[in-house]
Amino acid sequence: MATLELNLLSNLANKHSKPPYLRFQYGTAGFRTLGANLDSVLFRVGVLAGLRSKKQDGKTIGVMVTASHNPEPDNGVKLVDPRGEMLEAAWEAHATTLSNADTTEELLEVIANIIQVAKIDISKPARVVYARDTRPSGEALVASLEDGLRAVGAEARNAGVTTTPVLHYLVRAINTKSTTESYGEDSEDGYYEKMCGAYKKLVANRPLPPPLIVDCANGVGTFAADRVKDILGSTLPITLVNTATTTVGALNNASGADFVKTSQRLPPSLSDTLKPGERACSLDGDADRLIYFYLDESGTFKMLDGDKIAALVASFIVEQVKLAGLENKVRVGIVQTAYANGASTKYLSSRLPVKCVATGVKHLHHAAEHYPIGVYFEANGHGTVLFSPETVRTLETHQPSTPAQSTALNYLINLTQLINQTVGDALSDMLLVEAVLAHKSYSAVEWDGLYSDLPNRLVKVVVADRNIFQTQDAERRLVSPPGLQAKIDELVRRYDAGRSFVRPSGTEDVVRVYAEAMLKPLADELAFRVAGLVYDETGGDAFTRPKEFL
Ligand code: 16G
Ligand code: MG
Repeated sequence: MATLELNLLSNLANKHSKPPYLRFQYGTAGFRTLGANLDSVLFRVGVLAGLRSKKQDGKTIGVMVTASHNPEPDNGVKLVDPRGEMLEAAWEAHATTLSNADTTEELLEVIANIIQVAKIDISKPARVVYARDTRPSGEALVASLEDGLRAVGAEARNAGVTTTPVLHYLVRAINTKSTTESYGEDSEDGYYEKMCGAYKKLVANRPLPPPLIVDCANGVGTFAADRVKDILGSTLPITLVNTATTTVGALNNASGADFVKTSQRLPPSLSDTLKPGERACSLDGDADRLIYFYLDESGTFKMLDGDKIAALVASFIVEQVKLAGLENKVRVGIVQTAYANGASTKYLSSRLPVKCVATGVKHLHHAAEHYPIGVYFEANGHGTVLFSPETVRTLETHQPSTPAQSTALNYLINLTQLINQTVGDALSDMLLVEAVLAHKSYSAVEWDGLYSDLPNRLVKVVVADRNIFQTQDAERRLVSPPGLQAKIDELVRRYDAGRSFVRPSGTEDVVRVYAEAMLKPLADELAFRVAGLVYDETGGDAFTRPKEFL
């Protein structure tokens, strides 16, 4: 550890000691728990980010302090790799080990071990860019992170209070600055100008759309949406709601994409304002998820989730690829998870290759990279479109032979500029949807008409140990506990268009049960019956079982 200042490191580590009774885990979306418990974790993540940067030859690593859609007292932190992608899986284990070292001595040993195992040249420079969302606990946690960065001698850049996708963008922009692969100006302004500039080109000559209502979940997305609103002006009239970023307790409360998706209803603050037929959308607490919705003629709530976004966007891209004369050169593929509504999978797979992968952005992202154009969305609103480097070259060099081909080619090129290809961004996805709606002259109702969702139900079962639940086939089947899958299969067979699966959550100590069926009461019944099976399997009985489980 030649160039690490061990005295400085241990002095600072002593300031951020780990509470002995806590265990941490770097899960699907990094560390996530009560903000009040995260001081030592943030310090150590600072150290780890520095080491990761050294390992990557001094390339800039990102650190985002957020707990996304979770309640305001929660907080969390995740690392971003040099191309703006999620941290490499092998390092997730280092993060977990580092966070659980009980004493400073143990921490130093773990650090020495990581340096050895990961073959890190400690004399390399370390560079880190970090940001946080609007959570009240964020400021103190960033201070702990900064101590960790200082302890490892990292050159640090504070990107302030911003969204998760902006941080991902910045990492890629910084690392590609002044190279042939430049991803754009490494500033928030640079990002919004790039995205909104592409949007303006995409909708030039289209009629102005009716106003769009954006629910900002009272979070950091408020600032991002406000920027987009300012830049676009009358090109896209936007009304922002749920923008109380400084009101204690407001974040994600009865608002935001997760509220809308899980409760399948309007944010209450919109119940008097949204008129039938008007479209609205919700961002989550760190603005990387997007869900649209509207009220039909009878005032019934209708949701346009990640699956509907994938269907809309993929159809448009396929159409433009054909119109550009690139059908034989550029293939489009879709990536979903088991939570994708069966009707969406049916709609998409009759048109395109569709792959199902395990839950979590990184799994979808990696699978989408295998397609020339990979469209990936989780039903909960996470997602984006990836254009492979070869596809980008093809678009740049293709010689269109007709004006129609040239127009379609330009649309595709502008899409590569509009879409955040490091990670899904609610704002970029929103502009993507708006651009497609403008081209198709679709209202929310027409978009919704692409296919009809199968009624579905998501239920959670609190269990003592979720690790006994193990899955295969992209989480669609259980291999453990033994015998349970056969019982589920037996139940599902009795329901028209029935489908159900059980998986352990990657973020909470619960097991999730998803079910769909031809009619809503039947989807509910199937979900509650499967939940009953899961509950019994974990030692529950008829007396303690939640009353809705059957
Ligand atoms: C995290 C994931 C999200 C996934 C969700 C599943 C990221 C950035 N976020 O929020 O993709 O859908 O976890 O949660 O990867 P669960 O495992 O608790 O069901
Ligand atoms: Mg989020």
